[in-house]
Amino acid sequence: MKMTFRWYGASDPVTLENIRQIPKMSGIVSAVYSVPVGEIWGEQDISEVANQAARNGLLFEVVESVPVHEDIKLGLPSRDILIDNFCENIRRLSAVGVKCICYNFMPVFDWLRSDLKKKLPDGSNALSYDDATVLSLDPLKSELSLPGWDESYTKDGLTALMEKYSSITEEKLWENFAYFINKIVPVCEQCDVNMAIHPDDPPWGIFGLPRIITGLESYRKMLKINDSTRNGITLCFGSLGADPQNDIENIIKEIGCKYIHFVHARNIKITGERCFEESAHPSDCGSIDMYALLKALHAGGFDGFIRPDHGRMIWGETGRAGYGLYDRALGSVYLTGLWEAIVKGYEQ
Ligand SMILES: [Mn+2]
Repeated sequence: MKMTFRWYGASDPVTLENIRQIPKMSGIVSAVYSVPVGEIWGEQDISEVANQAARNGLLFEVVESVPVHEDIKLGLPSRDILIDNFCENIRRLSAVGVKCICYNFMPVFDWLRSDLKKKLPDGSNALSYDDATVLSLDPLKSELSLPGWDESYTKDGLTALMEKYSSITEEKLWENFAYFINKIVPVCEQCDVNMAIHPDDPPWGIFGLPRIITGLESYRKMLKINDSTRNGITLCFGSLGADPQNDIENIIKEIGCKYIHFVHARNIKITGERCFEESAHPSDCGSIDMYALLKALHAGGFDGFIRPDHGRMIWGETGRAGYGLYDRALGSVYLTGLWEAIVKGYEQ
């Protein structure tokens, strides 16, 4: 298991100097953020991320994310050139030592929360989700915007895009996923890069848009389309765990660690039906048994990348919601400790 930490580049208030001081930190999870979705990333921009990491004793082996253009998800004729661009990004990332690319296939909206600063009883704050609040909003009319929304859409642009999705059923989205992944996998084979799809967050349909990566059945379907280990997953405890029907331990056993390239370890506390708040990482702080999940990963021979996922804002820290330094660093050390105990317990 290699411990990693997400870093948003030069604008991130959390510095690489901060990250390297977290015990047992192997590398960063980052991306080139300056290039519009669908375009080819500059070789210099990519090298710069790797060089900055290296100067701080950190590896750059995981990218999160190379975003998938909406035209690919929609299956429009323009997808072929966009997929070619995606393949070129895989080649360029591989050239600097990237081994794993996290991505998602969620239409229009990325992760969604109803509150970025839900006050917790201990005075910290965290991201939270309340289904009723989210559903009460009309994304086309509301002046409000939710975290995870791409602010670059104009109202008209968003209306046009939502309109295009009106004919996209789940089945059609699966077909478009299959078209995409079947073109990507051969390039991954050549480049020794693993694709790791992130589950939809939350794992259910929003605003009438289809969402397809929601649990075990999705993974079965995905591997039926292409069973190359390059067609793997990012196992995100918090995203999958938002649906209590998801038995994550069983998912690990069923699909096997050879398909799990990246783990987002995060705890959430389920506070109602389709309601949750993000909690501190230890098992007792939320609804997810972190020990059981790490144990299942160890038993399955997991040797991929892991990162603490979102953290709370504690000790007065301000910054990017969910991505402060302190609570994620605590999470990282907790996960490292759990892993050491599991490994040593197993060896005895
Ligand atoms: Mn995640």
